[in-house]
Amino acid sequence: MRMRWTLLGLVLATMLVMTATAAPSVIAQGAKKTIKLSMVSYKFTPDPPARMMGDFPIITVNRGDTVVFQISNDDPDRRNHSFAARWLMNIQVQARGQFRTGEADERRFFAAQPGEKFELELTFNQVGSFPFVCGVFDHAWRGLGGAINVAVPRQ
Ligand SMILES: [Cu+2]
Repeated sequence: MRMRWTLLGLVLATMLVMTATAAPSVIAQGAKKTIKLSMVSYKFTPDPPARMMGDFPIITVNRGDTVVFQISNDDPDRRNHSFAARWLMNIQVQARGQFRTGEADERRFFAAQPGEKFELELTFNQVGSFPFVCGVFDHAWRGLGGAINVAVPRQ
């Protein structure tokens, strides 16, 4: 009888230890964030404002965050613009609104004409820096670029 209780105690203790060690691998649920991104000739302007690196906004989010980018072409000079990146080919994207999408120059793009707007919903599960550009002609070179930095959430 005592042997059985000892065994049961061992089994319970093992289960507790296993639960404790399994806990850190559970991915914390990230926050949902909305970031507006206005496109003109020739810059991306995020709202809320982001840290700038020269002309380029560096948008910081936490790993696990789901971000809804509300992207609008507000160009008074009536040029087409796009949100384009290589990494957009390897991440699940929910897109809504007025846009054209496709692949060019090894990047996936979402393009809008002046006055159009669309939403891209993405979940960032990998830490890193994810650059984006406008894929139209020489717009990136003229300043339409930026990056999303995905950081480890603070404890
Ligand atoms: Cu452009």
